[in-house]
Amino acid sequence: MGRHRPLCGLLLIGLASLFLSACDGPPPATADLSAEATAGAGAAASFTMVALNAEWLFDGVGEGRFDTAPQSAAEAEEHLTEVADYLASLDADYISLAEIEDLAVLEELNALLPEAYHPVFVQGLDTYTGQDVGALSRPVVADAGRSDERAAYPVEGSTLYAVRGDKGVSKHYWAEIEILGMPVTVIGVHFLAIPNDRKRASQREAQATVIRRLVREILEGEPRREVILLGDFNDYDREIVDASGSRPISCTFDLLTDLDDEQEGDEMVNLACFVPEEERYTCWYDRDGDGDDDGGDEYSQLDTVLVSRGLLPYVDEVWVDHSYAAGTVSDHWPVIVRFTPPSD
Ligand SMILES: [Ca+2]
Ligand SMILES: [Ca+2]
Ligand SMILES: [Ca+2]
Ligand SMILES: [Ca+2]
Repeated sequence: MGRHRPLCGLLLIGLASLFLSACDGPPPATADLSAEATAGAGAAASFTMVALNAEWLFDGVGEGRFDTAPQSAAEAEEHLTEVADYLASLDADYISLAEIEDLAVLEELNALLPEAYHPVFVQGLDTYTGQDVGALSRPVVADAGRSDERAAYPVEGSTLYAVRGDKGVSKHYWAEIEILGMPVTVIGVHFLAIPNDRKRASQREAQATVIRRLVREILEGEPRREVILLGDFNDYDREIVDASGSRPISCTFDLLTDLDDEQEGDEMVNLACFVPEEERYTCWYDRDGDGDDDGGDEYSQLDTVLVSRGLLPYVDEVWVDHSYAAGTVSDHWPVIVRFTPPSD
């Protein structure tokens, strides 16, 4: 709290080269963490993680004022089945979801999957849409929670001059699990929508500030835990430019990557850097309203996975799965990450 943070603009220039070195080509294996990870007897050979905005995974009852939500139990059931069939095909170890209604829907989804997961659900505070975030985890979840903190906006160094206020993160959770023998805290988020709306962007910077504090607290804690921060950020990374060249107006990504300006470089790395630029889109927005997926500027990357540096050597593969047509399973496509212990 009250930490000094450099201006967004300054941050970018100095870190570009450091960032590239972290992200250029396949992640290098480092010796210090690999020994620890491979030591766990019976540890799985790899660990797959999915971040998907499931587009109104609701029960179809009481969502009348949101025309993009299912409008009947039958419609909701159809959507749930489609999402379940898709997720079953992935056979992932951890699935983080945005836009779910509640624990009941998450349990219903779980029941449709071939192998039961541990549900992660911490009631959020979005009383307007009723949307929450949650997850299905194969590893046992040691603990889970959320931060009730709020941060003032405009944040220090912001270029957005919004009316002053403060904002919390209505939709997020943290969950403690083990991945390949490593203690990891996963933080799932769904930040305020509409990336380049100035007021919301300013409020999103406050939300990012809350999550930034949370991540720092975890990374600086004892014993050491790694952090995976994932979900629908509803914003763009100015360094890892998406397929349509979207430009952010907010500092959201700067706040969430360079957490500590007294330590050189980014403490968290956006794994989109391992995805080819033309594949960097996770959201279809039917800009011209013709019902067709026209690609181009109808695509943007809003969903993201960031990892702390200790996890980088384990990042084996990162992709955005575009295997289904836009607007079938969801209007978003998931980011998928496979972690594998480094070979030596
Ligand atoms: Ca409902
Ligand atoms: Ca809810
Ligand atoms: Ca730093
Ligand atoms: Ca269109």
